[in-house]
Amino acid sequence: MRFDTIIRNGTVATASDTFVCDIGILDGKIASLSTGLGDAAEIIDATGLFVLPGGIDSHVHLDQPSGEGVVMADDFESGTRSAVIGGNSTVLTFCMQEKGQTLREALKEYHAKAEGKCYTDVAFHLVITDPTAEVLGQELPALVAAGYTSLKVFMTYEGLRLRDDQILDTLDAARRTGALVMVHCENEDAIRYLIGRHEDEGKFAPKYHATTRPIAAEREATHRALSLAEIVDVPIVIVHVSNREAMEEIRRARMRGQKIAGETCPQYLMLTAADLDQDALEGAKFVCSPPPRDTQSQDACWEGLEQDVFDLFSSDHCPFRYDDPQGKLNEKGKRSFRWIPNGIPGVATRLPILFSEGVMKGRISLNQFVAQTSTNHAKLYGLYPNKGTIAVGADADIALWDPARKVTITNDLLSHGSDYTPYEGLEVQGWPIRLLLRGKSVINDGLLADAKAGGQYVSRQTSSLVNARKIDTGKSGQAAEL
Ligand code: DUC
Ligand code: ZN
Ligand code: ZN
Repeated sequence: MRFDTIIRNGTVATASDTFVCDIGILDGKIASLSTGLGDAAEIIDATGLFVLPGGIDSHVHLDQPSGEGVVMADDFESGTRSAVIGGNSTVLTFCMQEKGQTLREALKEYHAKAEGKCYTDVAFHLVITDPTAEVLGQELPALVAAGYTSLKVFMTYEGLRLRDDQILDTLDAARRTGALVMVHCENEDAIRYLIGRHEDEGKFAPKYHATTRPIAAEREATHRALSLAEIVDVPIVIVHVSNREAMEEIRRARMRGQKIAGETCPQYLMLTAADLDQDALEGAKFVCSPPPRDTQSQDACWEGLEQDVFDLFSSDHCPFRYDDPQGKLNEKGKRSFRWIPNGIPGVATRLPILFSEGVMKGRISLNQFVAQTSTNHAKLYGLYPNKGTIAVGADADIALWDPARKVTITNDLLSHGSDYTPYEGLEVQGWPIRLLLRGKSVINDGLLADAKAGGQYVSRQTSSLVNARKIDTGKSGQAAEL
């Protein structure tokens, strides 16, 4: 067989195995894993490199309305361009339903925003902010059947958050349709109470974003979300977990037998609330929700990755410009932390940070890295086995990592729309020097290889977590999982 491309002599790693072999690529797919593969139009020498599935970032916000006068710094073009710089071949972004809007109307808008602009493949999670009987009973079943198999609900933010009865209705609809629900867990009433108290005391600086969103507000909401999911008997994903107490809630729910996925993000490993406590308004650069905590919380999030309490390591890329009247320093944001838009850029830095701090420092294995940054995202969000692994028949979405390459992260390297990175000056070891998307080079020697954006929308199957069910083995008290 003659291939389009052969990747030779690389060390291939999947979520379960590490082995040396050559990869033959034909028509955008992995066609052979072997040695002595013969000839191809293009031979890539991967000697000394790790050959990994392209990163899948399943938590990315692009071109989302973000409040009056505030504009998100990345559209689908700049956001996915930054994603490929950081070794990602697929991103899952959010399609935000405005109140009163149908899900179909929202999807039409987001498809139009993404069409022809993406450097990665893309899919959309629905965000349900208005769970009417029509939305849950009519629209959702049809959209899940059409491949929009996940959705997010918020327990915080006035205008976005759902009440418990609405969450129950949404979970019930997910149970009936086979959708996977992601939950943003923070107690809005507690946060609003604390914001009021802070403002009464004249506390307006960015650092008070952290003290008005304490661990207890996240822990309580996490516990409540898990309890509601238990009552409905449906799997959920707890997204962007920032601390031990919320992480332990996930562990306990699993011990009760619940099907739960957990996610953490780079900001909870690398930043703390002290980053928000800086001169002038510099702290605004680090305002995100939940906020970064303390070094013990960082250690807990590492433990969650080491022990696979977290299945997913995502960026929660939610970029705003800093020095910009439409960004962090909007007129109202300069006056009070409550108006600083929540979110930080990170789609390009997610993988290098975990590779360097996690794999190179011996905290997680290379196989865990692959699982937590690609394979588990594909499985949980219905893209597997087309994506998220190196296997015959899978899309040839492949990242070549140089484990020796040392890079100092600077904003101009990241090619995103934001005017800063929270990780400016951080030195990492290991960098994705080449990236193939369905067999085509997107990144070559760390730089954009093709000015054309060749990403496609991908429809999704049911989540592996929704498919996982217990069968009775016939022995009392024992069950096996499919
Ligand atoms: N939640 C997110 O998932 N992203 C950014 C802001 C937020 O609150
Ligand atoms: Zn969130
Ligand atoms: Zn998010």
